[in-house]
Amino acid sequence: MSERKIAVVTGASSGIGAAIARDLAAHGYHLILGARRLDKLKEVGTPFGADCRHLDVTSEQSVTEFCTSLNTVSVLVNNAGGALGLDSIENAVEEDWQQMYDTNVLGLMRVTRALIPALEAANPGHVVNIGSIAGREAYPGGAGYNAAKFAVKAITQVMRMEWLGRPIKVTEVAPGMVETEFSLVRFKGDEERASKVYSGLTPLSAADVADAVVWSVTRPPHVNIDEIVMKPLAQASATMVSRT
Ligand code: NDP
Ligand code: 8X3
Repeated sequence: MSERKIAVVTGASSGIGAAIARDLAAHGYHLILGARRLDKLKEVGTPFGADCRHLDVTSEQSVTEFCTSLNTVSVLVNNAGGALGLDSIENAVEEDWQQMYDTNVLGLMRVTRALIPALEAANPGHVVNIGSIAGREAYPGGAGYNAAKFAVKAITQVMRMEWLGRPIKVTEVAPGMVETEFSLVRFKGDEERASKVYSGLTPLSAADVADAVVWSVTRPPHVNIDEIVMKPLAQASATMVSRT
């Protein structure tokens, strides 16, 4: 068994989750990484000796298997998630909404619920939920994703309240525009549409978000960072950006 503190990152096969995993490893943590694409996950985690495990956060059985033998966990980053579509409510695709809720909301609940004893055993444990500015302000076409990320904000607040007096810290990191596979997934593989999201401005990088996560989990034991909202300089809100 490793002497190092253990950190679990869901959705670590790309983007923000991969960057968080690399940064936590550089800060001395032993990483347990989960995602559905095990090949991509191993490309991320093998260089720093991570334990890469298949995980589908929408499946209770997968979550149970993933959490097997995790008895002490210092950091859990609930990162797995994303958006599907940018459709108006009248054109809403029910399966997209179900998938977004199942991943961003129920998935976060499933993994957290399974690991509460291990987080408490770490004394202190720390849960970092990756929210979004989409959980702070709604925008046209965003309703399904907005609802899911507003839920992440609410759940984070309830964790703080329910665990008060127990040794589990809780943080939400809520970024604006970050260039990852996010838009490619949202637009279902349409590369041209995805790249337009980031054209003419400098978005946040996944490493920028990882920096905030690592800062929040490396504060002194008595300090809890409740939330961090971060956006590129060129973005004032979900719908207001400055492009050259
Ligand atoms: P990516 O699409 O690059 O990464 C999403 C990650 O989630 C992948 O590793 C994917 O792995 C994983 N994932 C998706 N579904 C599941 C599932 N059912 N079970 C396990 N893992 C899953 O996007 P980002 O890195 O940008 O997104 C990471 C988080 O950041 C998400 O919660 C997103 O909502 C949030 N966010 C993103 C922003 C952005 O602009 N990019 C801004 C604000 C928040 P795999 O497919 O291998 O399972
Ligand atoms: C991603 C940010 O503004 O595209 O969570 O919803 S946004």
